[in-house]
Amino acid sequence: MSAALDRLVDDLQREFQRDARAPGASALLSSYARAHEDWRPFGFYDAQRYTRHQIARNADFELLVLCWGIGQASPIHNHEGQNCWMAVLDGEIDELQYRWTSGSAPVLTREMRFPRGEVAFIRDEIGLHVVRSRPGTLAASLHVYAKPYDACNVYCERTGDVTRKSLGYDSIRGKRVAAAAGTR
Ligand code: 2CO
Ligand code: FE2
Repeated sequence: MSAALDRLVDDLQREFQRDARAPGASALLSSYARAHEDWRPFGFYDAQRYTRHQIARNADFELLVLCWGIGQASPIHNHEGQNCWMAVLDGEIDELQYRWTSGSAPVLTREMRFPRGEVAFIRDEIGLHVVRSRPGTLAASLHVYAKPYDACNVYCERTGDVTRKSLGYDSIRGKRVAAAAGTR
């Protein structure tokens, strides 16, 4: 059913065991994203917000498919001191990076657009970000978080005030989660 996706999970696991920083993760994600479609049964869209689909999760990393509807975007958020790789599976993804210092509004520092097969990387030292589909279009992306985490900081665009957001799932290994925990 999903041989290529299962192979990707195994390859990532081997890579994280070989080197905890997983220098080969980006190439693995890119090769998968360019060539394969077997993630599609795992990803579905929601009219209200972007959806999060867990493909695999273990002590080292988590692999997720995210589906971005028209006009849907993440808030400005951090990554809990972890590494985050994001490969585009379908459509185009915009990433807006921000710098933030306590007590002030986040400052937009960089805007990038990624087509299918390209891989973005972020961690807190690089900055915060907003992720969205290219305006007016749908997109899907494949994310690795290492290590996994269940909540992150969200930053008010106007004031820079920080709140916590729990990160729920819309499905786990293809099984729909009745009411996605967390708010997005
Ligand atoms: N970090 C967001 C999430 O997991 C998606 S943006 O890409 O890192 O919901
Ligand atoms: Fe993110």
